[in-house]
Amino acid sequence: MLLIGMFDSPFVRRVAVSMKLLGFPFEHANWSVGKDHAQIRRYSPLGRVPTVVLEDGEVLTESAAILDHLDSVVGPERALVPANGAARRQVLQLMALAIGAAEKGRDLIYERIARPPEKRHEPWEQRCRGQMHGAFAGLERWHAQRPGQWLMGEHLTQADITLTCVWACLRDALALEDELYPSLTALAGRCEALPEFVATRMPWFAATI
Ligand SMILES: N[C@@H](CCC(=O)N[C@@H](CS)C(=O)NCC(=O)O)C(=O)O
Repeated sequence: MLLIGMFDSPFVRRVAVSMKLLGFPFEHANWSVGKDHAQIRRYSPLGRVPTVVLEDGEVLTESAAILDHLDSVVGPERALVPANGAARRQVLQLMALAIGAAEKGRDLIYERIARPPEKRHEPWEQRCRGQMHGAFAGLERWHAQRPGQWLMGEHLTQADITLTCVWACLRDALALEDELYPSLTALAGRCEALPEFVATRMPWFAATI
């Protein structure tokens, strides 16, 4: 498999970490959505990362769709999202909050990188910031009730992976303070110590556009 996109994107990194955890070998095309956009569009008509090229040449784009494929290949026993019931519903909700924070944070970053200062609209940025922090605060409340555990208790799930990738990116890119979310910071620290996270960590936030 070929994974296209840089690991400073939480959407790309959560796919890379999941592939490593589940034992999928892959090549990594470390292409930027800025300078390598034309090359990315040869694979993804949308020009977005992550994009994955499967062994038979089929192309998948959108991290949720790629993760769903990985889970379906390994089967319900090893899948990173539980197969059914309350556990599945809760993991999907936690992922939705984390990925929602990522989208709002990404929009804030793009406001700074892609838009000329005179065209920036502060009320919109404030709204995005408020939504991003709202999602993090919801996750903090959830995990504060489970100290020393993963988000879903004893087993690491896609919710932990997604949240950690999102937190690592936005913490650096938007200078978020660890003290705001002590429980999430502890959880992310536990994940970042795992070899799959170490292998995909960006030493700095590289602007990708
Ligand atoms: N919903 C998408 C979001 C992916 C995304 O926003 N990727 C960014 C990089 S962090 C990107 O490709 N940006 C370029 C663009 O959209 O033009 C997913 O989960 O895969």
